Amino acid sequence: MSSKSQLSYKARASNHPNVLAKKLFEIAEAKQTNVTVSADVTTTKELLDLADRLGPYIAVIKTHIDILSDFSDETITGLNALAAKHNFLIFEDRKFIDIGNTVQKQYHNGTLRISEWAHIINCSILPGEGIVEALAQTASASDFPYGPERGLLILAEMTSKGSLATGEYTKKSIDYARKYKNFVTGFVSTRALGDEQADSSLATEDEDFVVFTTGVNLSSKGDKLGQQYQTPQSAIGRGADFIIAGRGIYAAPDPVDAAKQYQKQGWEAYLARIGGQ
Ligand code: S5P
Repeated sequence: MSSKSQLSYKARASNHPNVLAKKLFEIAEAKQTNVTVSADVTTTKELLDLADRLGPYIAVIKTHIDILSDFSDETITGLNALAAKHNFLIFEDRKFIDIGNTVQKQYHNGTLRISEWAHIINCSILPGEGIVEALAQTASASDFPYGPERGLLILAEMTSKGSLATGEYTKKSIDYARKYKNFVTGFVSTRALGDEQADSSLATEDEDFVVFTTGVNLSSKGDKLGQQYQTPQSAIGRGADFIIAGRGIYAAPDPVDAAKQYQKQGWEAYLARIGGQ
C-alpha cells in the first residue's frame, strides 16, 4: 500500500500539488464520504434524478454519457447545477484509448463536449505515452478555461475476468502518471499502486496518487459477463481512496438507502485504515 494511504483525507488535501486531488480529498472530508456512484442509467431524467437524490451521500458521480438515449444541453446544465448544489465532482468514464490526435478531439469537441463539464476523465495507456501527453496538453492549453479543475485517472487495472491490464501495462501506467503528475490525479485500479516502483527515478517523495476502485458491491460477487466484485472494506483495505459502486446502489430497491450504507461502510473502513487520526 502507498505510504500516503495511512494519512487522513484532510492531511492529504492540505498541500496536495494536484488541484483536483486536493479538491477530492476536501470533498471527502467535508461530506464524510468516499463513495462514487456509477450512474449507468440511460435517460437524462433518471441520471439527474439519481444525482439529486444521492448527491448528499457521494463525493463523485461517474457517468457513461454515451449510453444516454437523450443527451442534450439540459443533461450538462442539470448535472453541473447538481454538482454545485451537492458539492460533488463529475467523472466521465469515457476510457479514451486512441492516438493523441484523436483523443484530443474526443475530449474537447464533438457532440459530448466532455472537457466542458467532466472534472475527471480516464484513459487506457494501451496506445502508449502519447495519449496521456495529448490529454494533458488539451487541459493545459492557454485557451482552455477549466484547466486546473480537470484531472485524469489512468486505467491501470480492470476488474473483469481475464483482464490484460496487468504486469508491464500496470507498471507503465505508474510511469506515465509520474511523468504527467500535474494532470494525472491517480488511477482506476484494484489497489494502491505507488509501491511498485515501476521506474523509481520518476518517483518523488511527495507523490500521492488517488486510487479509485470499481467493482464494489455489498451483495454480489459478480455478474454473468465477467464482472468481479469486492466489498468496500476489502477495496479500502487494499488502498482504494474512493470506492465506485454502480448496480449495488442504483439498482437497489432503495438507492438512497443503499448509498447511505456504502457511505457508512466506506467511511468506517477508511477510519480503520488511518487508525482513528
Ligand atoms: O475495471 C473496471 C473499470 C471500470 S471504470 N471495471 C468496471 O466495472 N468499471 C466501470 O465501473 C464500469 O464501466 C461500470 O460503469 C462500473 C461498474 O458498475 P457495477 O454496476 O458493476 O458496479
